[in-house]
Amino acid sequence: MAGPALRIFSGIQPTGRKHLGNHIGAIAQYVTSQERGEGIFCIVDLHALTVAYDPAELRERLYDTTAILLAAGLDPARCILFRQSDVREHTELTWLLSSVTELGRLERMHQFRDKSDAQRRMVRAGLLFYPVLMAADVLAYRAHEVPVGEDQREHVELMRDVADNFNRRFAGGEEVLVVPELRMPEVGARIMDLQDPTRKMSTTGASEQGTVYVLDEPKAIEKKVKSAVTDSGSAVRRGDGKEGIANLIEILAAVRGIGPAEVEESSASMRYGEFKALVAEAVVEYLAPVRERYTELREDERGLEAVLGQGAERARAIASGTLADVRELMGVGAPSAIATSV
Ligand code: AQP
Repeated sequence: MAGPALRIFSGIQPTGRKHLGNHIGAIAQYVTSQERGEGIFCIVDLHALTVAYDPAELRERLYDTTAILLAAGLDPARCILFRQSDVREHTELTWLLSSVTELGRLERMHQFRDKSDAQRRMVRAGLLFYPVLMAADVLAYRAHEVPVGEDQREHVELMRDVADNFNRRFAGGEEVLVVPELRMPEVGARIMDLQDPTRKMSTTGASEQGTVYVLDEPKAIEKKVKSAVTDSGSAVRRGDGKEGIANLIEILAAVRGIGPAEVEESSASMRYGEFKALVAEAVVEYLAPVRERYTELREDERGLEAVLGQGAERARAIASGTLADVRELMGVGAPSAIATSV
């Protein structure tokens, strides 16, 4: 059966402490996806097992993340929102796709190299398989587009190759698994740490003071933005050695929905102090509605479970069809002609 004209899929980790980079790079794109096609969004609790974690905390953070996504504007009536581990097709497809995934490629992935360096005491095998699970997440839905930030480019390239390898090896070149397109926001695909603008704002690798969290109080946001590291110049312009100010220009452009050049033009007469105050105010305003709605949504864990449960049912209905095709083509399980006649 033909799917929708445009199916959009993305996954997000249940870290709970989502930051401004996650919001601008990914969550804001999820919200607008609902207007553009069929959006399917997954909270990837199985991916979270690839680093050290606490089981009870994982459940709490999963609810936090669900509430943040709903507060940001995901509407279960207009998209599918679910928990990855509720749809077992993801793990089965991961194993099946491992047969068309080259080990060396996984070992060379940036995220594997960075995170395995950080985990020196025990590098989990799951960390190596992280990108295959991510490929399975997307390919199970035959999604056309994957909205993510810039840091996920390599993962999307891998999943495209995995789909292509599968189609050539098992489907005679027919696009049984849709080769998805990367979709990054034009502005804000890589928001940088406010204290070290040469590194991306990140949940694990960045400084607390340089990371604005979606749920930060307005005062905390103001303090972080106003103490952002800049350079010794005074012109609000992008350029060599001006990574800090360029990051603030990018942030203001993203939250206002305009281009960085427009920000430069309208702020040309400002000093850094005045500009930082303007950015702080805009970020506070941008995140305030999410923070306000979050508290009420987070309290109702049964309500969150109901949303995730309904989402999983709808997700499973799509993913099971893909798995049936993949199993059949790979020669796994009973052939469908016999299975349906007994
Ligand atoms: N700094 C960023 N700028 C723009 N987009 C970003 N994303 C992450 N950092 C930035 C995008 O956010 C989405 C969700 O990410 P995730 O929660 O699944 O975890 P992640 O990609 O590993 O990003 P984090 O939060 O920064 O965690 P760590 O520290 O583990 O790297 C993704 O689409 C991502 O591109």
